[in-house]
Amino acid sequence: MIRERILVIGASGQIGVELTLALRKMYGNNNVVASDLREENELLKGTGPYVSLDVMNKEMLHVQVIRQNITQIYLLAAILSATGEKNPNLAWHLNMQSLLNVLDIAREEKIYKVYWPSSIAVFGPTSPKQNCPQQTIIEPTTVYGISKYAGEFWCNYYYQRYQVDVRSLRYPGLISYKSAPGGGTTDYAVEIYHEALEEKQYTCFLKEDTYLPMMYMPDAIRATIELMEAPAANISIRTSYNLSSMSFSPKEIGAAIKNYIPEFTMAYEPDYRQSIADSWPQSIDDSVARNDWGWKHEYDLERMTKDMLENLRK
Ligand code: NAD
Ligand code: AKB
Repeated sequence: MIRERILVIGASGQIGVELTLALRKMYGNNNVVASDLREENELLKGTGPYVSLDVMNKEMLHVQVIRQNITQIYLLAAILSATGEKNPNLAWHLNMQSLLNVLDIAREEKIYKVYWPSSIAVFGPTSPKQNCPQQTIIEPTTVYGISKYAGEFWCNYYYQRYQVDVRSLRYPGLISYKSAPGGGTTDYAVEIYHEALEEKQYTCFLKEDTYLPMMYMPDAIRATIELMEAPAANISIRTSYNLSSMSFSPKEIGAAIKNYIPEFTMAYEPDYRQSIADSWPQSIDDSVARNDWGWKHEYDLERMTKDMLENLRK
């Protein structure tokens, strides 16, 4: 049996913190090496090994993979949609080169498995708005979406040509209380909980009726681990799987919060992120993931809101 040694790149980010902690629980603290360009997140401190690493430095990455006897890589470093529109060149460069560096090293070192997330941002205004299917018209309008779409085909290419077992999910907007989001269009759905508790008021940068696909972090972490644990024979999609649990608008999440904080009020000041949100589907059909490896979500808006508020109050 292979003794897994896992490298998480971008471990101090919104997903990285929770995924690293979950992987450490499964594989043992010392077998999961967290790495990031920025300093180690407070929640990771003392829970396992941490190395400071720039994924763009391929040589340094290669040295770490060999030195740490890495067998699996989770690549989470990226620039997200809203920040990407402010600096398109940087977003393209980081999002593409980080993936190519990891895929090349995985091929050379016979890394057993690679995980790389895509996003609902691959879809564009010409994709179906409701129940957007796995295979459909894909014409993204953000540099982030373009980089994710190109990345999906690089994953497929390395799998077909070099047999690198790389797996991927198109995450919706992710909502979490442990670590802050990193510059996406869906970040409002995290900010709103903090502001509701602290200020009893939130001014949203999207219009009240903007529906977007969303997911609570525990579901996203479980989906990631279930995909990575699934037998290779069950994985029919080598670009990236659609993944879904709920869709809601700012007005609906506001109403869900009001059930717990009756004095909570909202205002709306849409900015440049509105056009990004408008280009994405409102809901996603993830039946292929459900059929292939048994994906099932657990959290809806109501259950997530209760859990978010309880945990943030602590
Ligand atoms: P994040 O911005 O919170 O975290 C990314 C981490 O990568 C940061 O800690 C950052 O310091 C690190 N990083 C940046 N450049 C680096 C470099 N050169 N070398 C090493 N580390 C570097 O992002 P996240 O929300 O955790 O997203 C992780 C992945 O999931 C990304 O690929 C993102 O596109 C994808 N995704 C996220 C969401 C979401 O809602 N959070 C939704 C869809 C897809
Ligand atoms: C973003 O808003 O950029 C991310 C995503 C959906 O990929 N949360």
